[in-house]
Amino acid sequence: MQLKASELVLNADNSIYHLNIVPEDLADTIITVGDPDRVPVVSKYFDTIEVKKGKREFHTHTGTLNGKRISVISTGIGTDNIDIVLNELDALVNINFDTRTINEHKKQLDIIRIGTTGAIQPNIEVGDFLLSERAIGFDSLLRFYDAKHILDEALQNSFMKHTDWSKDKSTPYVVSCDHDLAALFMSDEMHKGFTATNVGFYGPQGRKLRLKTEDENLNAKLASFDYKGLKITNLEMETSGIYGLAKLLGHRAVSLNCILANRSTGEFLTNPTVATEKLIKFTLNKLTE
Ligand code: R1P
Repeated sequence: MQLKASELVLNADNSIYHLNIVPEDLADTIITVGDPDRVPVVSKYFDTIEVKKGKREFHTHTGTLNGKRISVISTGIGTDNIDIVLNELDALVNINFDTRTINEHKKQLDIIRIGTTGAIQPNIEVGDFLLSERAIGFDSLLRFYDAKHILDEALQNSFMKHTDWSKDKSTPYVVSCDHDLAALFMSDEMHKGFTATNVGFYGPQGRKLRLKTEDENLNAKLASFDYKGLKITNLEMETSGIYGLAKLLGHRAVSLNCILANRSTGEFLTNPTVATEKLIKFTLNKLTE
C-alpha cells in the first residue's frame, strides 16, 4: 500500500516533515534531549560531526564517538512532540520514501532519553541520576493507538483507585523500558525509578502559583502509592510516550534522568547544567566503552 502525501509528509528534498532529515542523516543509536540547546552539549564530545540540521524545536546532530555512530535529537517538551519524533524516526528507517511503502525488513533503533526531572521521594537527592524502569502516563497519547496489549492494566487500576483519579482526566497508562538496553546504564550511581509523565509543568505536576488545582493532594497521593513495593519516584513530561511508541514500533528505549528538583523537600539544584552534563558524559561513556 502506498502512503498518501497527506499521511507520510515529506519536504521538497525528500526529508521527513518536522525532523527535516533524510534517512542517511540518522544513526541507529539515538539520544533524545528536550532542550535544543542540549544538542551541541552532547555532540561536542563526538570525534566527528557529519550532520547538523533542524526545524522548529527538532535539532539533529549526527556523528561518531569511538567509532560508534550516534544521532542526538531535541524533542522539545511533552508527549505531543514525542508522537512526532518517534513516528518520524521510525519512518526514516522503516518506510521507503521513494515508493512510499513500508519496508518488509524492519530496523530496530536504540533510543536513549537524557532528560531532567523532579523527584517526589525524599531519599532521591537533587543531582542524582535515575533510570525509568517503568512510566505511568497521565497524557492520553497511547490511548489514540491500538496499545492495550502492551499496557499494565492491573497497575493502572490500582493507581486509579489509590488516587481516586477523576474520570474527567485521561486514563493513566503504564509502560516499561527495554530491559536489555537499560542494562547498559545500570550502575551504583543510578536509581531505578517509576516515572510519572505528565501533560504540564505547573498544575498537572501539582505546582501552585496562582491557580487552584483539581486535586490538592495529588503529589502526596503519587508519593504514597505502593504497588507490590513499587513506588512512583519522579515527574517529567516525555518518558511514557517514548516507551509506549518505541514498544509498539519495535524499537528499544530507555529514559535517563538528572534530578533537578525534589518536590518533597522543596529543593532545586543550583547549577542544573553541570549536573545534566555529568549525565551526558556518563551516558556517552556507557554507550561507547
Ligand atoms: C520541563 O522543564 C521539561 O524538562 C524535563 C521535562 O520532561 C520537560 O520536558 O525534561 P527535559 O529537560 O529533557 O526537557
